[in-house]
Amino acid sequence: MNLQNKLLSVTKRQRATPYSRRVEAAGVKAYSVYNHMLLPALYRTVEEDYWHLCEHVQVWDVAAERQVEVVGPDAAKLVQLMTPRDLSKTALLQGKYAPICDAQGHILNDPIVIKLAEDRWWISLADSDIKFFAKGLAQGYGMDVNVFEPDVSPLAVQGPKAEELCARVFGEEVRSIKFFHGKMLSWNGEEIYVARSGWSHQGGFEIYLHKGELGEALWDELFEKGEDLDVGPGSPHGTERLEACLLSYGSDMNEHETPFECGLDSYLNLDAQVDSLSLPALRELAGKQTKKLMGVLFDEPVDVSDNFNIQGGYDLIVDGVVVGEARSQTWSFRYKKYMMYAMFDLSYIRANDVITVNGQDGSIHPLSLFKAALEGH
Ligand code: THG
Repeated sequence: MNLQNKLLSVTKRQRATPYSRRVEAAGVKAYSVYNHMLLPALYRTVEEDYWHLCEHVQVWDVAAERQVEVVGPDAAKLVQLMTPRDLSKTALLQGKYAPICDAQGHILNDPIVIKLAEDRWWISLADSDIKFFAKGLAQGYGMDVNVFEPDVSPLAVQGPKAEELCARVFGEEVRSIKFFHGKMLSWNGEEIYVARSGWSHQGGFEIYLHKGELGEALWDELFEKGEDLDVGPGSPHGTERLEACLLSYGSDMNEHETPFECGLDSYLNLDAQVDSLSLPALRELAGKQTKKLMGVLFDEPVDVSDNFNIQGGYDLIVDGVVVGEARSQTWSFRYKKYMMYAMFDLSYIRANDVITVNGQDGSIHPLSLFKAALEGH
């Protein structure tokens, strides 16, 4: 069973964004749904969108990366409670990639957490309903905070010419913004949070527009000022992000898995003296995982869709035994390899560094070495 590329019927529950009219006019061909909101997925072909992102500059409607705003005297305390990453040294206007975990150490989301003020934070979500988790914790712990989804709709500008385009729209100051830091920049009479971040490795910025009614004006200005830069519409790209080793919550990892299993160990601070719901469990779990997310490389595309399992993954079967589950997979135009992330039983990868799928051998690599493996092939 292959459920990809089916038409989905769109209702009001799949919310439109402040940019949707422009996205439609730009010829969007497919959407995904993310945080109950439309997320554009394709404009021309998968390959044309890929090379355009790598060579020019794209504007992405990523409004679906919704913010949970936490504001009040206990804001920092609540945000820290949700993540095992130490946030105590976060600078003002800095963002940190910080997994959110429950008391069992399972991943509930992998957002970017942004400190706007000591008592005001944004959690820039991947696809799961963290607002309710945050509200529940605030209630249960009797915290003095307000938790809500603000009218904030990120627009990403990604690609090698992104800095030039953003400098034309927001001024030269954008050039001095460091990776995962941001500044409040004025545009159209508003102070807007602009950060050097984005879900690609082509470089770029994210504009956290906080007034939906200005969405079309912002989109239009980026396209007008970027005409000679060959600016185009784009979206988070399945191929580019696998090459960049960026993980997607819900596709590559889920609420039954820990940061250790998903290769997110480096975003945990097990020794931190902070109050975090998941740290006690994660300290216990360290070194005890029985599965691991790995990257697999094949010379040709492989089709595992016959092995669809009821959880929505695709079983990897060796000699009649399930040894892993395929997650995201795609053809790399640049490296001419078929790339696959898969959650493997540790016992299998301890004994094997290849797997044969549909008669084709794939080499298995830790995610930390996946990019090097791609380039080396
Ligand atoms: N931007 C914003 N919100 C988001 C995303 C984003 N929410 C959903 C999703 N993306 C969150 N997940 C990630 C995953 C990886 C990264 C960013 C968001 C990322 N990681 C860097 C890397 O792997 O190279 C390193 C991060 C670090 O070292 O701290 O960029 O894209 N607003």
